[in-house]
Amino acid sequence: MIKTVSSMKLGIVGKPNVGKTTLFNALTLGSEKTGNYPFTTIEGAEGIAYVKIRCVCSEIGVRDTPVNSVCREGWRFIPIKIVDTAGLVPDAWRGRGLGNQFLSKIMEADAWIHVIDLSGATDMEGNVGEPGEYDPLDDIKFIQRELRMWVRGILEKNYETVERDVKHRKTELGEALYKVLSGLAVRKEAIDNIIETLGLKDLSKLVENLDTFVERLLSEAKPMAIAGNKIDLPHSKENLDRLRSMGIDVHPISAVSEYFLKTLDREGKIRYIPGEPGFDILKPGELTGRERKALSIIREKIFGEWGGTGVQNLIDHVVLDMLGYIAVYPVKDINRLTDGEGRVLPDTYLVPKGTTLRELAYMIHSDLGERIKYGYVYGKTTRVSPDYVLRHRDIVSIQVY
Ligand SMILES: Nc1nc2c(ncn2[C@@H]2O[C@H](COP(=O)(O)OP(=O)(O)OP(=O)(O)O)[C@@H](O)[C@H]2O)c(=O)[nH]1
Ligand SMILES: [Mg+2]
Repeated sequence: MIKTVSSMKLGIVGKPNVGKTTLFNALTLGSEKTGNYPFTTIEGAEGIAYVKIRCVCSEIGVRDTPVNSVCREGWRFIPIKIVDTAGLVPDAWRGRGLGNQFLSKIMEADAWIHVIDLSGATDMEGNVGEPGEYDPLDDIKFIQRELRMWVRGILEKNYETVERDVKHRKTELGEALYKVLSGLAVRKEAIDNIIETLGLKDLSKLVENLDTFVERLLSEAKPMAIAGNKIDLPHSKENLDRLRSMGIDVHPISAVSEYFLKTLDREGKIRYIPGEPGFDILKPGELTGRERKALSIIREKIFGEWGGTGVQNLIDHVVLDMLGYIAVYPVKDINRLTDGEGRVLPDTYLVPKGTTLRELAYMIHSDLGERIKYGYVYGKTTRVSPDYVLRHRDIVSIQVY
């Protein structure tokens, strides 16, 4: 199953008040409401974030005219969907708090970003304390439990349907589970794999191993990155070291800094390319005293001590490393690198590693997929077959019958 650029979706989850919406706004440059109290977000929102790759334009030495993505100073930004949610509190799966309304919504996501307050300044319910007062490890444990309990609940609620299918309709167990788990956007093969590795031959074995099944299902179907937010606050570094020493992969970020930098960049006051370890002040005279002060704190604390805000790297890591996507540039004319209207390197597609040229052709248009004869890859002197496996940053043209 191939996801096109526009259908890939990441979901932001976490307890209240950790900075989920601030991260969402930083990624989308949106203006969803944030606040230093729990349950600021009630509705949730969907927006467009960008994956950043080194664009091929600068290496080839062409000026590109991007259409489906954005190119800035040799970096290509490719759009994906991102969803913000209300904070989850313990027992959200039972309907506590607001978060459970969103659980079904975020289950559609391809991967999750779990935001924690790395400084440990918020309790489990999102109430504000002092940095160092709470342990972010508790956040990680609790969210994983909530998500597992939610999936378990779906299975328990649908137990009779599965039983009826398996016993009376002679449906295969994987198929029956796939039907009731469709809201999770999980692949049938993933379910079959887990059934096979756990040796779940029948329903009674599944019931015995329900927790393990759910755990495997989630780790297989929903890769989760942990974003340790609020690194500008004290105690973040020691918490990060501790979590990492326990083998937990945490990505330190400062969502508020990224949002601030991107906003000033958009206003033309500074030049900031997301993910870069610095910024330039373009219009010092237009900065307010408050802005100047915040910039100097960010320069010293975020760039000086952490090397960056971590936000763009987090998104790139989730999509390119965890989900294993690569970016390719389909063009019509492989010599001029243009589409039918003469635009240079117009589109960038995110495709899973292992995607073939034929599969890409189908993604662009089913007709193109059916009619593909062979293709050209920029830099290769000979044609490639439709079974050619695409590589990251390939520029390709598809030739049809
Ligand atoms: N120091 C610091 N504060 C931050 C950072 N990111 C967000 N905050 C603050 O944390 C508080 C909560 O931010 P929100 O983005 O509303 O948090 P949320 O997780 O969406 O909260 P709910 O919607 O209530 O679940 C706000 O006061 C933000 O300004 C950060 O990187 N550093
Ligand atoms: Mg929020």
